[in-house]
Amino acid sequence: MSLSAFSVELLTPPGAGGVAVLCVRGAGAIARLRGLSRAGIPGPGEVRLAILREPGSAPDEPPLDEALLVGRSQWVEVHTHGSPSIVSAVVDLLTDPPRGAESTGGAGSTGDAGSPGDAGSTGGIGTVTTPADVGERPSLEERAERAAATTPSATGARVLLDQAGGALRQELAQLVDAEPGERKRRLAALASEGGRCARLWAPAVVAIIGPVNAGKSTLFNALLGEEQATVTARPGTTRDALGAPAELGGWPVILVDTAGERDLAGRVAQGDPGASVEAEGQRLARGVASRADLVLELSPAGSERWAAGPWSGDPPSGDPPSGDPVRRGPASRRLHLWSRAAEQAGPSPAGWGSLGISALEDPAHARESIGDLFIEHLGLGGRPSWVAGRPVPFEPELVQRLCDLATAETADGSALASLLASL
Ligand SMILES: Nc1nc2c(ncn2[C@@H]2O[C@H](COP(=O)(O)OP(=O)(O)OP(=O)(O)O)[C@@H](O)[C@H]2O)c(=O)[nH]1
Ligand SMILES: [Mg+2]
Repeated sequence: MSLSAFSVELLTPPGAGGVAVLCVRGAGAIARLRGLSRAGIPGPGEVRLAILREPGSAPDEPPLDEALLVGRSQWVEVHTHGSPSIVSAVVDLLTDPPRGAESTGGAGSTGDAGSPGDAGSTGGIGTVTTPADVGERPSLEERAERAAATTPSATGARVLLDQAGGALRQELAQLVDAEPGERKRRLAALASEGGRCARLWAPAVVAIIGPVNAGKSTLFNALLGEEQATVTARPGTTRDALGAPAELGGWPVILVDTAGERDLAGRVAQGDPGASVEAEGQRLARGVASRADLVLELSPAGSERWAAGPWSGDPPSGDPPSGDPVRRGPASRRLHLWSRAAEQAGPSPAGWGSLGISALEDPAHARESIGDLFIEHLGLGGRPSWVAGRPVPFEPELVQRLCDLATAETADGSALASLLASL
């Protein structure tokens, strides 16, 4: 199979959801992505916010989508909004000539996105799977097996392999004949578990923002467990958004370090080129934060509390409507933390308060407390676990349908039976 012809893959299970993650690899697809975003392609470990526009569209035409591009060593992840029509349109534009057509394509430079040519060594990657393929859709078990091959966490892969082995189908078949009250209760439990586990295969994006020198890059390195971001005592060190896969509270996440905030208006007005670059980094940081699932807002302990002003991605206040197990929408949660707490309150975490951290003095404490806060703020209920054979719906659309069946006033076994037959 020619990878230049098959170079876009939907990593998240097909169906409507808050976010859909596409894996784009191969010189041709990456060149097309560059054309859609009209911005650079992020290098490995970099994150960029891109407005995706159809080639040839006028600047005042509404864009296709706003997406986060995450550079990997051999491909680029594109985090789009999860509506099937957006995903399908983006995939079509990235896979011109049309999906499924075998071609020797591959024109275009690979730029700084790694070497897509190397992707040939990674067997199995490169199948185009989108909601538009529903007509000839593989079975539930086949879809689970496919999703397991690319899921970013070992626990997620185990859960998906259980569904590939029939765990979910078996549970649904049992529920068709269950007593109505019991059926409703177990359908609600399934939907709730599906909503929670979605974070295993579509990791949350967690952005670290705050004023310059708040210790954002120090915290980023502490959460990663390795030094990837430059740290200096000079304010304005970080000027780009730097993303990396990490784990918080046992859940896979994409962590993003950003440029710090400070007032640059005077220096920009005087034509200081360094200030203009930094201001661009700040703009990028706000864009990343507006698309993140959780924003960690840092203020150095002892300073005034810093808070980002309203940004375009601010959701309406409050939680998603109850009964909606699939969390949708950008930047739904912010968490304020006091950083560099040891400088203010001494070396023992006991004196730092529940939201105090000192990533330099006690990185393990920062990892643990932010892991707990992540679980709490995303409503995940605890660390992810694997229980052999446990049924879990893994596609947002299916989770929603099970939720609808569970809340329907007359939970009808025949509705579930026909849903089961369509899987
Ligand atoms: N004592 C102490 N110093 C810290 C801590 N975190 C960061 N620092 C120091 O604060 C300075 C700035 O740290 P950075 O992590 O680069 O801060 P930043 O928020 O990324 O800064 P910008 O990239 O400029 O926005 C460095 O000298 C760090 O060593 C901490 O927990 N304790
Ligand atoms: Mg920094």
